Amino acid sequence: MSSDLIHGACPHDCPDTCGIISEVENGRAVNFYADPNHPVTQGWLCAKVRPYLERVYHPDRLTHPLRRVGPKGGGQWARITWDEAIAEIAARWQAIRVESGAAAILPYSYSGTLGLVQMTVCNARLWNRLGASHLQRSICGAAAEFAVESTLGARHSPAYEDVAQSRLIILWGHNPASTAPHFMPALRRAQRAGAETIVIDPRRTLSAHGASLHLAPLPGTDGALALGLAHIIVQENRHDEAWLQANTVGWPQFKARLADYPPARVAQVTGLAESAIVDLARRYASARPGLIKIADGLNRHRNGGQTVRAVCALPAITGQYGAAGGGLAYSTSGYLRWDSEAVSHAADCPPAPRSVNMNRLGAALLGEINDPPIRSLYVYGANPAASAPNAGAIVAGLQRSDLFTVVHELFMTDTAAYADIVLPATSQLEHTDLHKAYGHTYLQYNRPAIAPLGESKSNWDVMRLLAQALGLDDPWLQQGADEVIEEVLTATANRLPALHGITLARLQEGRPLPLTLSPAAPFADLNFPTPSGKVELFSQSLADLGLDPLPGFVHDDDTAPAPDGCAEADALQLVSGAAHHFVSSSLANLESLLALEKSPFLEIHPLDAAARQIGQGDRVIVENRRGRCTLRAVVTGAVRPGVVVSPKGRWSRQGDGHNVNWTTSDALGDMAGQSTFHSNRVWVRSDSRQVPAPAEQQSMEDQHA
Ligand SMILES: Nc1nc2c(c(=O)[nH]1)N[C@H]1C(S)=C(S)[C@@H](COP(=O)(O)OP(=O)(O)OC[C@H]3O[C@@H](n4cnc5c(=O)[nH]c(N)nc54)[C@H](O)[C@@H]3O)O[C@H]1N2
Ligand SMILES: Nc1nc2c(c(=O)[nH]1)N[C@H]1C(S)=C(S)[C@@H](COP(=O)(O)OP(=O)(O)OC[C@H]3O[C@@H](n4cnc5c(=O)[nH]c(N)nc54)[C@H](O)[C@@H]3O)O[C@H]1N2
Ligand code: SF4
Ligand SMILES: [Mo]
Repeated sequence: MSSDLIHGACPHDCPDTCGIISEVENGRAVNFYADPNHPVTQGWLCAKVRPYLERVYHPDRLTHPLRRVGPKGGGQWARITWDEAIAEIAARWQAIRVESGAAAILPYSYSGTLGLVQMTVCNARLWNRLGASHLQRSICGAAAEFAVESTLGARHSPAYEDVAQSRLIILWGHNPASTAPHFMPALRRAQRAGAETIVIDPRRTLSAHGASLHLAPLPGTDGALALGLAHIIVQENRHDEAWLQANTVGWPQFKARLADYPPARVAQVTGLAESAIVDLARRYASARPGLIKIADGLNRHRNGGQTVRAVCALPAITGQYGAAGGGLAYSTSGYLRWDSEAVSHAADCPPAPRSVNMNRLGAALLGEINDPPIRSLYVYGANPAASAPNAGAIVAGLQRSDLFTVVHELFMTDTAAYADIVLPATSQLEHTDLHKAYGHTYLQYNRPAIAPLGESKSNWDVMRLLAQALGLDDPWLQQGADEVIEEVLTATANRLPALHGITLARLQEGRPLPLTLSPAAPFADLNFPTPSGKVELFSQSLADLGLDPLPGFVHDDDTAPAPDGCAEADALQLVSGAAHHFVSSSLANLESLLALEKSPFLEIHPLDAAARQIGQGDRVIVENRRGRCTLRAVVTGAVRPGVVVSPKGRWSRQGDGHNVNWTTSDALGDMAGQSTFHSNRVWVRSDSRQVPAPAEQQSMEDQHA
């Protein structure tokens, strides 16, 4: 029997955007593995995506449209045809347009897939043309992106393998062993060649294994730490005055501010020893080149934007931007920005009537957004009831009887469960797309390997049907996926030399194609695309927005008061970062991955556990005034006292109806409407009952696949 090998891209929210190969026999994918020739993927996939065919052919896949019968969230559905589903959605939306205006329709999407067609174009064209409310997509890294761009002008980042040139690597609030796995072999090679690794994280993460130093500051205090390091570096005259004068704006003002951050104060704020802070400053200033690698976990705090600004100042203080192996590693997204007009056709559309912050979804549905209120919600590529903050408010909003909710999904998620109409979505093996990456600079075409399962349709194909049914006849709402790619690629290539030689036809051959970067190392020409052309320690653009123009630190914790019967002094800070075996809530319904990740848990320090009479494996209630969830206690020294950790991604409907996001805050951060998941005060108590399932300590080594 002959089989076909179909090349594609991993679509999940991960910087690595791996090259994947599906082996297809008689229309069925029988094998799935990494592209051995992809320079970043290098022939291996992470533990979570390796069993991907389990997802593609899962018996729970939605295979036809459903209409709710019975109460919202009641789990009773009737099968309907696509014609019926599209006609009903169009009729409801037409009525809403006439009665309230299309602003009453809110699309909600995020990172189920990162493709150009199924995400980027789907987020723009239909909604713009319809005049629907715009969604401010700030759940992930909005503040960090804004902070990096306002400081350096663009998100440019070295290739993973260039870490070989670093002598010191600081993983600052970033856990690549779980969240950017293909960075790790490069890091290990650098370590074997003598480079030192330092991890700064309130949790001893998988990435901290093999590091020479792990520092665990209190969450949300890293801005003070960064300013304290700068203080010491300058005081000990280890800074690069000439570089600062030549390449930065605002150095004198910033230097003056550093006086406020002596080690004693920084030790008190961060909960670190003064000697450890001084030691870190000396190591960073002397082991050159030194690379600071961050991602978005660090910015998910109320002061996250300023934290990232302060961290970005350190490579400037030491004159290391532009040096191979030095500077900042954050994201490669800035090397390729798709032509926005080709993506959106905004010039042919009415202006967006208003913008709704996705982090305020619950509040928006419950009346914060008015005039007109949100009357219809269309969710695709996202699972807000599980993954967005303050889930209790979201679920309450989804239960509004006058809200018409459509969810386009592969599975009956926590969000889909509250829909009026559920539409079945294709998996990555069933649709066409083009992927850029945020951790590297290869483009990968994704050719469909198999036909759509059941009656499932891709995001774009559903939007084409909706456009037609709504009488929107613009040709750019009806293009095939390849036509969309061709249009956006051509328009972008016309102005972007990095796309030199990259065509749809070449991409369709299946190999990853690299962008052409000049200079190859970020900012090697010391040309920073800021308004001043320099590193902006002082940013006039921030000042114009009424923000602090200099990197700074403001102590800004979650202010939620203690629930009844709980003492203020017993509050713990709950950090809920990435789970090793899921991507947000995606993949968190796969049996093989659930077996590895085990039941939902809370890591708590032995001192905090003892103070609450919590034993290993106890069932604990984690709560605040926003909500609560029940978790299994893992008593471990891997978290610092005062901090508890429970990874994101769990499906509420697989447990007691709640997950960690029933406790998280929907307050916005200091920049760009950022989510603040980790600025979260909770109270933890034993539920006295023991968990029946195996309750042995889950060591992080076990998780290391
Ligand atoms: N396996 C897996 N991979 C993923 C994801 C996933 O869910 N699972 N999610 C993807 C997505 S959407 C994203 S945005 C990226 C995120 O990638 P990362 O930012 O690397 O991941 P996070 O786990 O969100 O956060 C990293 C670390 O920040 C720490 N942290 C939290 N608050 C603070 C603080 O105040 N100070 C310091 N120093 N550290 C702090 C957390 O303890 C955590 O270990 O990962 C992507 N990759
Ligand atoms: N507590 C806590 N919560 C967090 C975070 C945290 O650090 N802590 N991190 C936040 C971050 S960084 C992010 S990025 C968000 C992510 O939040 P979301 O973007 O909501 O991500 P997921 O929860 O993975 O939901 C994605 C859904 O898209 C579906 N999907 C996949 N492909 C397709 C497709 O082609 N079409 C359609 N229609 N659906 C598809 C998947 O089945 C999945 O159910 O989560 C945030 N949530
Ligand atoms: S999730 Fe990341 S590491 Fe895993 S296969 Fe996808 S791109 Fe690669
Ligand atoms: Mo994210």
